Amino acid sequence: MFIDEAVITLKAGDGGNGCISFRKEKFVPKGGPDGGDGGNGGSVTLIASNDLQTLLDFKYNRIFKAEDGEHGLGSNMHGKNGRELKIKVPVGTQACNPKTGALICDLASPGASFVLIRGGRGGRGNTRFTSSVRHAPRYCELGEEGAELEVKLVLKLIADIGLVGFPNAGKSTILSKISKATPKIANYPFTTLAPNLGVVKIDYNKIMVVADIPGIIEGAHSGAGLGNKFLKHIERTRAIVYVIDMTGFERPDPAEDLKTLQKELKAYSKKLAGLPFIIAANKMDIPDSKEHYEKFSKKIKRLKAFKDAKIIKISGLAGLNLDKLIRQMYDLKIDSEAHAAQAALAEDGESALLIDSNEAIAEGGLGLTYDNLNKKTSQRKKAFSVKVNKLSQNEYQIVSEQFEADVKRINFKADDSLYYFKQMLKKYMVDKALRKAGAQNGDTVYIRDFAFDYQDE
Ligand SMILES: Nc1nc2c(ncn2[C@@H]2O[C@H](COP(=O)(O)OP(=O)(O)OP(=O)(O)O)[C@@H](O)[C@H]2O)c(=O)[nH]1
Ligand SMILES: [Mg+2]
Repeated sequence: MFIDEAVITLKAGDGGNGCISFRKEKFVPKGGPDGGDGGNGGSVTLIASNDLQTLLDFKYNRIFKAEDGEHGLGSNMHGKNGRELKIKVPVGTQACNPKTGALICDLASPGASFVLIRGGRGGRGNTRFTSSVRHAPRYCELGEEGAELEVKLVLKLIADIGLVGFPNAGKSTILSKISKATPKIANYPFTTLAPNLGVVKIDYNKIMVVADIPGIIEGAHSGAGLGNKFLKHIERTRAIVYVIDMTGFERPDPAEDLKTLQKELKAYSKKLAGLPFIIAANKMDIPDSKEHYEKFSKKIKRLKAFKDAKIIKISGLAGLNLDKLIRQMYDLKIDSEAHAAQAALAEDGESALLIDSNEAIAEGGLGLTYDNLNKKTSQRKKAFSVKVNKLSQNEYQIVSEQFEADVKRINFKADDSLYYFKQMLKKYMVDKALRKAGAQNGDTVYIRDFAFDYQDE
């Protein structure tokens, strides 16, 4: 079975906790603090590799977790950072949001990689909390939890050239003759259910990758036959060979077939229909084909979309003109590379956006979820703002993404935690916001599942 979609869950490593410790030295009654920081949790990265051809592995193995950071120790020993988890995916894999389908990254070349989630920050040890007034802080931070993310992986094959045609046109036969691929060939429609790739060698030192794509029929773009499930694979080819059956046995009008195929591609994507192409008039070993070919070539010369099209008469089965076909396909590949470079230029805006989202993680910090990371800078800044909701006469609720995340890192078991908590209230100006909202001493304030008494100081 060919698996080309999978939904997986990723979890970045948790940060290790900071440590509370004091130096123990002979003759020094009160050694200073020496608690080390916790290590950062490992990130989760996707990396495109030629070792994999399908997403089959992800069908059985769906949960991936990076290593946690180790806790800090005394003597200023920092915990080790958790190892980054690099998940290999086949070249041509895209990751997207499973709910909205929004693209997160597109790993189109070998070695391309993308950091999907960063590990949680390690908590700071007590050494880092000394100040002019606190020489011996009995406080440390907890490590931040690593973010979790569900992504949908979609494999879109990348080939130099795609063989596109109606079922039974002879696409798989051609691929089997021009490459070492061994696709199933049979005289019934939809023999090919998943695209096959073959490497075609020319002149010993040149190669091209050719995809034999399942048959397309009228209405494919809206789901007929194998529908758009496979049209999306053609989307990744750089050029097209339309394979048209000339016998007239199954389909009486080859020119009509060509028009329909192009119409289907166009309905699916304009870009696809605009790719460079040639036409292979197939099954020319059958005597009837000659007559159909004459009519076909005359008809399509009158069509604007095909009047300058290159047509080559072949027989996949009998091996007629396949050498010529390969040469023309190679020329087509060269043409298409220029075409692809131009298209990439036009699409530059899109790729810049992807780079930006990766930078956002680096700069914005840590444990960012995908939703977070997709926010624009202005929105990210908003995450630092604090909102106070009045729940009842004596109850208030604080809503602030960043503040909530920081409160989670407070180690309330530590003796001095209250002091640092108050510092944090000041830093985020939560005290001010509460005062403004009318909070009185003794009122209850909630932050998620945590509550404390308000004291105006
Ligand atoms: N006479 C003749 N028959 C051919 C030729 N090429 C393919 N066939 C026959 O046509 C039938 C279909 O061939 P396939 O190569 O499986 O066709 P396909 O386009 O891959 O079909 P799907 O996978 O169903 O889309 C088989 O019975 C082949 O033997 C040819 O050049 N001449
Ligand atoms: Mg086939």
